[in-house]
Amino acid sequence: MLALTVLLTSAAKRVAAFADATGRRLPTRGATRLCLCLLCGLFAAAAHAEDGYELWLRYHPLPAAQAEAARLHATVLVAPSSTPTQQVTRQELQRGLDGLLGRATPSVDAPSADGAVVVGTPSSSPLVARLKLDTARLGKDGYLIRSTSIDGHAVTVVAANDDVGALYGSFHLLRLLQTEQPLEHLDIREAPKLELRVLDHWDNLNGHVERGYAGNSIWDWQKLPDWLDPRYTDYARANASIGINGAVLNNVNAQAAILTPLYLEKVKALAGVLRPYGIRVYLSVKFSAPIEIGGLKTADPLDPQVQRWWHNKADEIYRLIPDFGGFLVKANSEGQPGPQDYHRTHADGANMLADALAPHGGVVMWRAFVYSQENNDDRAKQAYTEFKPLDGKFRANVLLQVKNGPIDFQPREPFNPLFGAMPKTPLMMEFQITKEYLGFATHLAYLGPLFEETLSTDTLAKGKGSTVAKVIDGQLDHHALTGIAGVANIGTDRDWTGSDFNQANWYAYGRLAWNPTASSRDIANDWVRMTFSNDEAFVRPVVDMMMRSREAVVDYMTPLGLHHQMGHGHHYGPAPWDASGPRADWTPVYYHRADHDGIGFDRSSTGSNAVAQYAPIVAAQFDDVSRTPEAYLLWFHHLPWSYRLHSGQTLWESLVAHYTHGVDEVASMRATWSRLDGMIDDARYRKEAAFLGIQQKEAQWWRDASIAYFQSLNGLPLPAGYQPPAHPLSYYESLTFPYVPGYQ
Ligand code: GCV
Repeated sequence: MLALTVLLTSAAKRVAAFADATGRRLPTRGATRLCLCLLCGLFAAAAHAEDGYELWLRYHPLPAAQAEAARLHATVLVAPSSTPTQQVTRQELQRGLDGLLGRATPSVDAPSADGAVVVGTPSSSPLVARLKLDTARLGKDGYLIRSTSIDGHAVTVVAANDDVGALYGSFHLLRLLQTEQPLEHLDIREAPKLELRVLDHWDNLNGHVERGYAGNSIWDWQKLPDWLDPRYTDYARANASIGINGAVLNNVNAQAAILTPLYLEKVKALAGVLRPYGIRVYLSVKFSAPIEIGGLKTADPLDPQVQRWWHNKADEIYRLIPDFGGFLVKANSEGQPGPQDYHRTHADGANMLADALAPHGGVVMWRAFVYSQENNDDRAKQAYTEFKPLDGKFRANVLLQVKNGPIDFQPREPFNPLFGAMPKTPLMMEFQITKEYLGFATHLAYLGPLFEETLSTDTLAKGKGSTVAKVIDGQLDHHALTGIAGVANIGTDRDWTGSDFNQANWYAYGRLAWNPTASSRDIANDWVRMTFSNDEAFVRPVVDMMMRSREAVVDYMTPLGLHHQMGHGHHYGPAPWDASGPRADWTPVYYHRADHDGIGFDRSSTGSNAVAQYAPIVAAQFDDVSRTPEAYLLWFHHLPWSYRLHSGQTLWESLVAHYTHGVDEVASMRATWSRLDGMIDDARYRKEAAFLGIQQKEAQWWRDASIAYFQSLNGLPLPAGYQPPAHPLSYYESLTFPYVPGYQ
């Protein structure tokens, strides 16, 4: 209290003196009141601050000792502000430094003492130019952060070739501060390994987000272009801070209306907000748009009128948005129209759009997620069957966007066999950040390990070391055009992603998009420090818990290579018994193939032979049940319940053990979290505690329902020591969920 009074009195005196100096009269009593109001405002803001809105960009004051040390390296800021990107860079640094260091950091033209932060490019900053730093191989987006000196004064320089690189470097410098890293002897050199680092929003024009669990779409189409919600700017800041440079604004199940003048004006307004942050906008387009909004009778890609329509549409878009990124297309998949409606190939369709965009420098991201109910072949094989023969047939500005696994963003899938199989085509990774299959908003499932697992897998396509990361970053097959996409988990919820922990998945995606060989543990470590606390006693257990969380979900939902076992349509909860329509390849029974004798999908050479789509050594491994990693066992093999695993357990025993272990892991995560009570703000602590409670309940439900169902088929007793399901199978089968978010 005494400290507060002293602080208040001294602040009031300063305010009064300042008023005096500027020719205004403000007695000390008035100034005290003013300060009190400001202080109350600050406290009120602080009370509201911890609702997750700030994401990982929390610039709260560092502890005194760290702040004091850091202040020596940020005495003043020397940063240009002529262009919009330079302006937002300077604003961000100002905001970050002021907040973290607990005092205003003056902006000056040149350092006159030690400790300046100098930011810029050789053309925006004469000081940076004078340093003649080696920025040659940094490209447009890369940057250097270096401790050096200018005119005898020690400085920290953030240098790049382009404004956007300086922006990325500035966020990196702030991250060093936020995570309490030493600021001496810095020599950091960063350049992204992938060119297009994109978020795909599955947002419909009515505000609904397909597979969205964090509220509605953040794009307020109704009020655009006139009202620019400040959220758009914070969205751009968050993305720029992790290097994301593209946003597909609308759902791949696209509405043609997005291409009408009414909506293009709105898209233009959003592009204007995102542009200073280095983010280009892209649109998902509906292949039948020439018919739906163009008045044509066909959308045949070889029809000259159709081609002209798309050319004109591209011209119209680029007149409004000169840096427009391009189109994302879902065609001939799950009911979407496409070139095959006219007996043309996917390449014909993609190339027609690519030709329309090429004069403007735009790209087509054509999705490989295709499968058809008319095709009786294993769904897991269909994308490869369709696209492999088209390798080399796409225009230079087409990327094929391939989901990480051959089915659909399951908790675990082997890598998609297209990676490594289409050397003449740039393949773009598609990950799902929103947790459609991993517990929606509430389950803690840190996806960093899932992303890392896929990226680091060796396809063996060109010998050892042909990792998926090297396929998509262009190293393996020498592609200059490279990219990655993540299906966003963002919505209007105050915390953006439906839970604080889901923010980590957005963050990890961005960091891995920048560097696909980064470690998901290191990324989690940074995220926890920036989002919650630098206290080791908090960081260590939370990072550990995050790193185990995805495996826990695999265990309680779909262990040992099982997949697609969720409820029909809405995808909420377990439904392994479901054999209902409208199509077999949307039902769990299609995937587990369980009966009295065994379980699993035989994709070996004696089954669907999906294994043959992999490089020979990988194929041979997956084909041989004794060499198939147990994590993929039932993905590739149909086995008797009595099959013995390497552990000596039977398949049934192991399955029950995995389901149970998954639930135990959640209980252990919950116990860990409960020990951390009091170490972070109450609001976020309590929300995540409640969500872990939901997760435990639902993990138990997954385990019990799955065991009850499989037991009803095999008639086997539970292994000794395992609890029976809480309810009979009929109870689980009777549950219905008419209002699940993210669906319809
Ligand atoms: C956007 C899955 C999802 C669909 C999604 C589709 C896709 O099938 O359930 O909601 O549609 O994938 O990726 O196109």
